Amino acid sequence: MTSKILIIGACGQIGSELAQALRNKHGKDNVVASDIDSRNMEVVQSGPFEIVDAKDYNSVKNCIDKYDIDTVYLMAAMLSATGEKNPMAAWDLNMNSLFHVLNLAKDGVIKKVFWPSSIAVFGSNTPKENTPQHTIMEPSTVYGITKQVGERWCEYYFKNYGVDVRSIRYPGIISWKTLPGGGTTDYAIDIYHKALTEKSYECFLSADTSLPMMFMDDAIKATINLMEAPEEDVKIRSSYNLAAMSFTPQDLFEAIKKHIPDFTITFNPDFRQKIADSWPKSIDDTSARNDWHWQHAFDIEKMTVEMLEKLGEKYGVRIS
Ligand code: VAH
Repeated sequence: MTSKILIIGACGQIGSELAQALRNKHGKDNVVASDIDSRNMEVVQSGPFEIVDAKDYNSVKNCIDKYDIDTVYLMAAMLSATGEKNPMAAWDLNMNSLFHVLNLAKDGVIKKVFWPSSIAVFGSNTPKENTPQHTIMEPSTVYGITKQVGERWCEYYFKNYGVDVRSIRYPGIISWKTLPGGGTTDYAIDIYHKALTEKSYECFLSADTSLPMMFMDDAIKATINLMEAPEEDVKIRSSYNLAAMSFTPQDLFEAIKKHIPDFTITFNPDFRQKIADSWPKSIDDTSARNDWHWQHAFDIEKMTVEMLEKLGEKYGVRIS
């Protein structure tokens, strides 16, 4: 039977691309996109769209009832940098939205849930290289705390109520379709825009800050692969480590400079440096590769060509 899918937070960075991928896969009328506002016209005009406040139980349930939804992708969240400026707002959005969806699944209103976690669940005491699936987790950001607690609740609802909730600890995600949205890893998006429009970039992290990263196409592939995996193959119900590559701002600058030779960069670390320093440098995602056959496709070179080509078209700039 075809799933009836609701994406909450469908106008955001991952949500907007998930909407397109799921509509291509399941048919546009089987994928309802929703957000707190209708700012992404491509999402709004490419299939059913509703204004849904993820913090409001009735707003979520009314949309689920209206379209007879059976699967929810809860992509609404306040990210790390923004969350540090609005701690209680971040807790409210990130946690209450999750409880609404988990309780709707527990009550049998929906059958399946995807909820994104993040490498932000790890902290300064976590082993930084090849961070294991199971290890010390002492997040120092509000965002990371919400993701760590959210993982505990996901596993609790699976174990105690049989809720089929699945989750991925996303690394920094790089994409070209939406502008950066308050993440610490978003320098890796902004740098491409500035390379094409200004040929120079002032980076808010230091040159040697290595972070786990992933191109959006790989993140969307992993999300759909996990949600389509047989239930018995999903052995981790907190959240799966997921990785593709790790790089520093210097690495990314050099990858871009191969295509834009006169591109220059300066480094002026701000409050986000402390956030980045608390996160791993690389991730061990063996469990995802073993349990549901995860394989990434994009490395820094392949991602850079895709980003510069797509953004080059947007800005009318041809790259070598
Ligand atoms: C952020 N892009 O920077 C998000 C992500 C691992 C980082 O969760 O907050």
